[in-house]
Amino acid sequence: MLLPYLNPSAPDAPDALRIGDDKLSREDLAGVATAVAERIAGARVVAVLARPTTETVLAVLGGLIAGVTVVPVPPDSGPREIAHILGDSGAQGWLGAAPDDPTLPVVPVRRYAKSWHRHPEPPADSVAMILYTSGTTGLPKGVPITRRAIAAGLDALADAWQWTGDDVLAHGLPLFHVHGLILGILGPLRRGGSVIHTGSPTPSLYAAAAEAGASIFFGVPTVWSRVAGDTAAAQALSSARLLISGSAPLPVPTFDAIRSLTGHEIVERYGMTETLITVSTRADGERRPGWVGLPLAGVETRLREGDSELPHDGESVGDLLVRGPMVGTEYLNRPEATAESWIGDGWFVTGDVAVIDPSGMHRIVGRRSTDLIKSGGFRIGAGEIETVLLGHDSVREVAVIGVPDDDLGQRIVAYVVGEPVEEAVLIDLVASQLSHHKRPREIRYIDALPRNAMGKVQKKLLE
Ligand code: MCA
Ligand code: AMP
Repeated sequence: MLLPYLNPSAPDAPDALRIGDDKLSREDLAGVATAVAERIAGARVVAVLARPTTETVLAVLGGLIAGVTVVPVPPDSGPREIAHILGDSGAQGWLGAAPDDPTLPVVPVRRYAKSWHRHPEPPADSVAMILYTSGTTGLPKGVPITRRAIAAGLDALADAWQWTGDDVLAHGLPLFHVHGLILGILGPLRRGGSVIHTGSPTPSLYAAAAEAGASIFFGVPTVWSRVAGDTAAAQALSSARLLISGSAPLPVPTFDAIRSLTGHEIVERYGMTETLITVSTRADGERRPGWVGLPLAGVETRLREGDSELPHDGESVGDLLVRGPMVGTEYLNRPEATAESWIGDGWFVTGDVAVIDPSGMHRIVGRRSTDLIKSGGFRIGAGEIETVLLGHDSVREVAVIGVPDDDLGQRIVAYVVGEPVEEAVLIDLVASQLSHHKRPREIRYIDALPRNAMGKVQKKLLE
């Protein structure tokens, strides 16, 4: 079986990949992706417009086989974001689908061309993908992710979740993040099992996947709270082996509701684009609501306050640092941002504030900065939205924050100082330049932004 890197010894599986009604066997995936690899051989970096389609998966696998770095691009990205991602990553063309009026050459993914040529395995420290992720200010930063990091991250999760080739994973998450793409597509292929991508992560589609035999389900907390709100769908998930949540804090009431409806205690895991998944509860271990689990195999964690190390006593709250074989090493083209977050010896400062108990269980208390918002599991930088809103003539000052939301965890609210215009005008302005999930849900006008004596905006006073 020719899916090098993703478990060459796995037996063929007729339904290795199912996305909506489209299916590919493991053998077809290997054959078509190898033909894709041949078409891009010699390139360095290609962009993939990462819609939830088999074409996206074939493009990513083609890049992996050829040793060409793939840059998954959110399909609803605005022109500003696309221009930034292409320029910063040095992408030489689009592989598969492309946006309207592409500025780079487009190489099609041909579904029916196959090759059985065996390509040599590229070096383990070569960059498999560059994923773009929001910071507190400025445009998203590129995170280069090596083949070694992906392999180590997936294998450590397999150990924690007893994840094997017998599992059928189901989810409906986007294919341009660690969660949906690396864990949710490369994970099952590396284990030698199958994946059902439901197109979108709705309770009824998850229930249908359970009926089709899925054994593991992935969701962000918003997905799990929507499942908890649909009794029939939740009950259909009782047949699963594991329900797994990540990308944002899982509220305890959601954990409890899913337990009473499905009999399952959700496995929670914690990670970042920069680090992949580093901490998780285990299939064979305690699942404590509100806590994200133990370091994965090979991972070390620390808590710091300033220069002091804090004890793992279940009470001390400090900045969480991680290191391990799945943790990245830099932001692309951003030496200063890299130096701020990677402080030497492989240690990465996550920006999250946490507690660790004596048994090694971690609880994520929150983020150090109010300027990184998590809405529906998407990471969104307040600064990026503020920059777009300040581009409107009527806006004099603006502060964007995430306010608590039962469905989304946080929802984006923009506080604006200026001449009031219709809410939709400003929301649509953001949607025209940035991905749709970065749209504010609400615009609130105020006379002045709260500032401290130094003139710095006090966002904590805005909620
Ligand atoms: C949204 N809508 C709006 C606005 N925002 N309408 C007007 N104004 C707005 N401001 C519209 C939407 O377009 C949609 O319309 C409808 O409202 C519902 O939107 P929403 O509530 O956002 O729900 P949704 O579209 O169903 O999205 C919820 C979701 C989504 C499916 C949970 O947030 C999602 O896919 N999240 C996954 C994020 C993820 O995978 N993160 C992983 C990164 P219409 O219905 O007409 O379209 S984290 C990671 O990778 C790390 C390593 C990790 O730890 O996992
Ligand atoms: P991203 O790079 O989009 O994956 O966002 C990473 C951030 O998501 C982390 O720094 C955390 O703030 C948050 N996060 C991910 N998983 C969890 C979790 N299980 N509990 C709490 N926060 C989480």
